[in-house]
Amino acid sequence: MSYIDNIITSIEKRDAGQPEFLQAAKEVLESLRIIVDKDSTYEKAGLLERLVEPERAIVFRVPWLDDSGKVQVNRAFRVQFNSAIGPYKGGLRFHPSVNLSIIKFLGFEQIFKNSLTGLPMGGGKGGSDFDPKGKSDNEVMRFCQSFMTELYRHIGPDTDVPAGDIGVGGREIGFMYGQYKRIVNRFEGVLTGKGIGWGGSLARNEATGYGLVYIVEEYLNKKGDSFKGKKVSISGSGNVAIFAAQKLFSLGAVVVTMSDSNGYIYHKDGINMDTVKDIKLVKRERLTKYAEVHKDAVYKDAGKGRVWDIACDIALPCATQNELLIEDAKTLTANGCKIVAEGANMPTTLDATEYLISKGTAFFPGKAANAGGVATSGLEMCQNSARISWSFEEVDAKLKNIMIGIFGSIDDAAKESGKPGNFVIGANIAGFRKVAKAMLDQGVI
Ligand code: NDP
Ligand code: 2IT
Repeated sequence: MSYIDNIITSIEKRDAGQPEFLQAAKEVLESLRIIVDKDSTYEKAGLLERLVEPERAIVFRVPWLDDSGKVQVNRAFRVQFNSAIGPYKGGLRFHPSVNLSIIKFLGFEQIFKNSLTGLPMGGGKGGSDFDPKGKSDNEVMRFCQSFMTELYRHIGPDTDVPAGDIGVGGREIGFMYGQYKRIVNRFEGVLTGKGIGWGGSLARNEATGYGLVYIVEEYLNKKGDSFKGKKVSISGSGNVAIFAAQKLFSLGAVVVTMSDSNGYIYHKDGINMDTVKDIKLVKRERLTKYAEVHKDAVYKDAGKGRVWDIACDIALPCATQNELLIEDAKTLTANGCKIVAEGANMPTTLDATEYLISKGTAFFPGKAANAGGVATSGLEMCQNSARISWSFEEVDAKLKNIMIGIFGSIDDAAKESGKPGNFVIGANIAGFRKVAKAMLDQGVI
């Protein structure tokens, strides 16, 4: 059996109850065959055994009082996966589905994503099975304070710098930062995605969605094409989806769908972003409201249709893992979709990814396509260390350069590997190389 096969067999056994982690790890390991099979250095150094095992995984209890005075208890995690190239860096997810498998898959992906940004950041991820939906601001605050009362001892501006993810936005980061500062008595860059008046970076809020659009734009430009007149289908209606859609409209594309966990909207002439922002960011309501405001839009319940049924030129899954299945891939291809770029982390299943690539779809994996968020978090860390703040235009220009750089790295790595246009292999190999070199340089740690 080859070295890679041995590693796959061992994680299948050891992490048998962690399907999302196995899915993410296998995808990366399969891509690495091209370089690992012909160089015994990695096996001699036990590099892959170390790569698939987190440096540290913390599981903790978060007790808090709800508005009726009842004690609630949630489970929380911080997986500090790999610090070979910098302090652990990655978001926090608050969603009822959160478990160790999901946090490990996200932390594992983050290692390669952060490496691709070119900035010195290791990989980590955390979160809790707490559901912010339907909770009052005070309940969210009490939860965040309790969460940070344990987490603070494991993080720091040079150790581990968390940020947002699903269910964690500006409000939650604010509550957590306040509690951290109160405990350690230091005003420091321990979290990113902070408010603009207290250490946050301009354009961090927009960064993941904008970055997603910039990498696809670079691909289109290289082919002498542009977004003008392109029909784009987006899933999700959170941070990533909203700012991707906003940037797309500014470049002349027409976004025709958005979704949440209850269903999707289809607005033939283009989604009205002011309405979506008001519903999702201000009122924190469900997307069904959109069709009440815009009578010519169609709303479909999640059980009655898939957002990917709508014909489009470009599909951007921006909600959650495993939301684009093989049947969806077939529908998209049959309807003429030529580009799929992942705003979410691992939204496309392995078989759907393989199908799309086999049909010649330009497929951009999340670790490259959504790296603009963490890249701008890296820029927030730079500004915090230097105690300065850059203008929106400065940060946006740096973000765009980073995304163009990522396109170049994954495109080159795909070509060098004899798989031109396969950006999954390109991203995995380009992300891995730098981390592997750092791990080899630093000895058996
Ligand atoms: P938000 O919480 O702002 O929005 C999440 C969106 O996805 C909501 O519309 C939500 O619908 C939907 N969604 C979440 N879970 C599910 C589910 N199980 N089924 C169907 N829909 C679901 O999160 P973000 O926009 O920040 O994150 C979206 C994705 O992008 C995630 O995969 C995240 O890991 C990834 N990402 C985020 C980055 C960031 O900077 N924020 C950076 C890089 C990647 P509902 O409101 O009904 O729950
Ligand atoms: O998945 C991701 O890259 C994020 N949720 C952003 C992480 C960060 O540290 O900004």
